[in-house]
Amino acid sequence: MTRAAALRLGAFAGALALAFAAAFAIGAAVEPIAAAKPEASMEGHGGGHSESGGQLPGLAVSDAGYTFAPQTTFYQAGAKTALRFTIQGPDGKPVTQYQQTHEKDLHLIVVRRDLSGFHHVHPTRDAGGTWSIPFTFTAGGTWRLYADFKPAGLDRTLTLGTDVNVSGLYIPVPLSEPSSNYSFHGYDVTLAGSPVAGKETELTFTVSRGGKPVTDLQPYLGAFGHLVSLRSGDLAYLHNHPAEEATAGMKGGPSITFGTTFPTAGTYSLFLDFQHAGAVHTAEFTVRVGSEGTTIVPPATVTPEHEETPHGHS
Ligand SMILES: [Cu+2]
Repeated sequence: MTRAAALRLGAFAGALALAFAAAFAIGAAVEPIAAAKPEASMEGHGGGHSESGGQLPGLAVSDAGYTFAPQTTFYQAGAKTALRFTIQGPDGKPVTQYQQTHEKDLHLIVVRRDLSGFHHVHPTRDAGGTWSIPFTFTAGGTWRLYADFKPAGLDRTLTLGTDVNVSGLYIPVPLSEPSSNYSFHGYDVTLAGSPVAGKETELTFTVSRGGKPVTDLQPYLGAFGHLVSLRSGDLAYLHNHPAEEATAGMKGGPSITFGTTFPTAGTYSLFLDFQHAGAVHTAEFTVRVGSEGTTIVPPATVTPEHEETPHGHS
């Protein structure tokens, strides 16, 4: 509202003295909103694989006219259920046409807001555009769902996020301390790199099993590894893949390298999916990224300790 318009509005109230007071009050109330118009050009985040109107992927439930619409946002811990949702298109109808990214029309990431219980799954879609997958939330709390997809006719990938409420016992799990090692089921995965906020850096994961380097990693969804990084605090989402494609019959490992850009300093949870001997595994890391750069050096003595956190795939 212009000052003149505010004045006219004030004058409508009658007295001249009141008019000035009203103009001042309305002006003060209106200016900040007018000033809060979105910037025409926002900086790209440089990482992950989608731009979200200047915002990092995974933070918004709607973007570019598309909306992540879960059938329900209430679940019961421990109960076998189905996650069901649609992606509503700009016409308000469920989207039924997608462009595949990494061999799937849609990737669904499920994680509790304390960053425990990570799942990366692939629901199926019915003819009407409703996605569903059987799912059991292991514990209560607020869980975040991310839908990572590329609708037909859009030239970029979208990652929309929404929260669901799971009733049941909720014991928050603190993030594990930053470590360059993760061990589980006989596998050891080490992480090396020097991430700097806002700059593309190389992260290299090296996989061994029973102390021997793994040299026969299998392609999983077109790559030897899939890396999802979630920023602690707001759960912004970054999804990276190695530069090289992996096709059936190829063997990878022991190292998998990603070019990734952490948009800001902060703490990130990294989830690396890889396939070996017919099974998909997830290695989890906590990384603290500084504005000056962080060097992740594997410790001289490898005594990895970790708590088993629920994770899975389908
Ligand atoms: Cu996926």
